[in-house]
Order: sequence, then structure tokens, then C-alpha cells
Amino acid sequence: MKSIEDVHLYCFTPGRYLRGRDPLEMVKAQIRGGADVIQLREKQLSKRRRVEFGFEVRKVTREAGVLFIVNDDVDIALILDADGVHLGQDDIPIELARPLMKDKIIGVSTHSERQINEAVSAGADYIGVGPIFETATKEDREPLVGTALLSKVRDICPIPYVAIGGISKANLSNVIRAGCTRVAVISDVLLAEDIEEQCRAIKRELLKSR
Ligand code: 3NM
Repeated sequence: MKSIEDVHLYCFTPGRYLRGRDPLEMVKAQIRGGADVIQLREKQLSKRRRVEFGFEVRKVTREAGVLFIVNDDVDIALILDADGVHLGQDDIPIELARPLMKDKIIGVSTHSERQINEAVSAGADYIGVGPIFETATKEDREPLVGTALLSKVRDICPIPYVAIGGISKANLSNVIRAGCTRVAVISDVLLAEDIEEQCRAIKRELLKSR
């Protein structure tokens, strides 16, 4: 099983990008293309359906040796024996999640230098930093932080950080130029004609630039 240090390409379950396809096949295509993480992010599903689908994703990620992280829900992360949970700024604070998650991974979404420092002090294992670019995936997105914040994180952040928000094969070089080789990508992968190949192309760029 990978550790969070090994993560370069951070991927997601289909959510609203399903478009009539088989969700588990979409996960498997990302894994074949080199996804290091699959995050269960299914905001539109009931909690019960999220857990049912989550068990399937747990199985394929475990078989592939890929990390499995659950978005928002500490209870579901524990039920599924996920490798970790990802918490937003409005979710339960890391201090309350840690005793439950024990030594599992806790990631935190951050949108400013202050939030980055807070997440690090609170004991996050990794942070997300974004939104870097304009995104259609998150309707209630925070103001864009751009690659400027990424360049800064490199100097102030002692834990792995993952850039998120509008990242695509086309603009990836800007992220890499800002010193970041860990990216989370939703729409550019899930809307690609060939999901596996899109992941492979992005991963190749990231590994080349490490
Ligand atoms: N979090 P896409 S931006 C889930 O800024 C999420 O923390 C963000 O989707 C943050 O790759 C975002 O399609 C959406 O832009 C990322």
C-alpha cells in the first residue's frame, strides 16, 4: 500500500460526472492510468448508497494497492476501513477527528496561508491547496488562490500538499512550474474521452518533474 508521500495523482469517484457510465469501471480506469489515491466523493448520494458504493471502491483500491480516502465523513471512513478521511473547512475539526482516525491519514482542504498553518499545527497528514484555477466542479468554491499560493506553500509547508481546482493536462505545467508535483483532478479526468489515458498523460508529466 502506498503512503501519502508517494501520492502524485489524486483522483475521485465519479460523483456528478457519472453520465450513465459504470462508476466502478471509471475508478478502475483511473487506477490503471496511475491514480495514487481514489477519494470517495459522492455528495449527491444518500449516506447509505455512499457506504454501499464505498465498499466496492475499498475492494478495488485495496487490490490495486492504491490509497482510499473518504471525503467529509469520518464515520464512513471508519466503517469502510478507508486509509483516511479528507476534511473541508466546514467539516469536523481535525482535533476531534484524530482520536477516531488514530494513525490513519487526515487531509484538510485549505484556501489561504492561515488555513495552511492551522492544518499543519493541528496535525494534518497532508493538505489540499486551492482552488488554483476556475472550476465548475465546486459550486461554492472559495476565491481563486492561483499558483502564487502554491509557490509560497513550498516554503512554509512541512507536509505533502496537493494542488486542486481546475487543474488539467493543458495547464499542468503552470502548477509544476510553481514547484508542485502533487495534483488532484476531477473534471479533466472524468470528462476525458479516455480516462485511463488522461491519467497516464498527467501522471507522466508529474513524475518527470519530481
Ligand atoms: N476542492 P476540478 S476545488 C473538490 O479549492 C474541490 O479545495 C477545491 O474539481 C478546493 O478538478 C475542487 O474539476 C474541485 O476543478 C476540483
